[in-house]
Amino acid sequence: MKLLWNTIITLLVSSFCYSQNPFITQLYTADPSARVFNDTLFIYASHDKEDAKWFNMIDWHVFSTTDMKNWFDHGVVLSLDSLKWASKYAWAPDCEFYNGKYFFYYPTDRDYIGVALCDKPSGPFKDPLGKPLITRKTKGVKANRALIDPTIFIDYDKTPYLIFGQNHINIVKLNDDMISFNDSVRLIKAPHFFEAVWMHKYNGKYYLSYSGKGKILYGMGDSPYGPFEYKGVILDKVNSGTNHASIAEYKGQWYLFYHTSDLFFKNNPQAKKSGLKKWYRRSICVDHLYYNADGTIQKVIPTKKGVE
Ligand code: FUB
Repeated sequence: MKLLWNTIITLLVSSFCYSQNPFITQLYTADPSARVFNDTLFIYASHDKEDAKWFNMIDWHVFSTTDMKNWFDHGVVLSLDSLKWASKYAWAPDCEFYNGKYFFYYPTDRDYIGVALCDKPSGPFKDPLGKPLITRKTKGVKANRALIDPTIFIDYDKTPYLIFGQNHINIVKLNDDMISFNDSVRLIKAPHFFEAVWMHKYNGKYYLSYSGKGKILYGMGDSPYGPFEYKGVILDKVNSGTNHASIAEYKGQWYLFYHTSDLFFKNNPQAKKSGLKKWYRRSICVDHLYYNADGTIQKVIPTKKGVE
């Protein structure tokens, strides 16, 4: 009898769990970087404040799932308060597992890229250097308006690369400790590149995706340094002004994570009339991503229902 009740309750509870876009609604989130560690998918995100009127973000959050439907909120995993050398703009982060530790990369002040580490993927992350890993003065770095948007890419042969920048894509091979480098910073070329660079691998190829012309664009190549043959649009413009995407495979399916301002418009129906800007309160979304037989990526059409 007890078993029967448990089964009924489980069925009822699970029937109320449904997927939707955006999939995080208890706070505004942006710039999702998706990573799979063991059997769990983690999202490393930046955080737009409830009353944000600009990108004055102060901390980073992590969410995880094992079924793409129920999301666990791990809360703040690093905040500007804990960094002596940083004071503003906790923008798009990323994280990777390497040699037994989790390494979290993040931009601050529009001038620095930092690193923090932890034994767990869910943080809290600690800054091991007490200073930025990359600054505008780092030899070879090309940055004009903003030095932001780090992503970490682990190659087929396990070499780690840190890739970052706005207007210019910078790439540097990291040492095995993941918090230093001897390599020189190089540049990758990509048409219409603005920001939000992401690199992933699939079937022996390298994919470089990024935000440009308000869309998510991509190219394919045979090395992390390129050249990348431009292949076009993965995601058309959404309603958030900026866009920032990541691509990940989880349990045999491929996904595109991105953000929109749908929740902002829902919460602020008068936004347009009152002149409240949509750019600063974003929310992360996910949809399926499919490849064609030749390895090119089909355009993703954003949905309200997300992934089942
Ligand atoms: O979230 C702040 C900035 O907006 C990010 O660094 C960019 O990629 C854009 O999404």
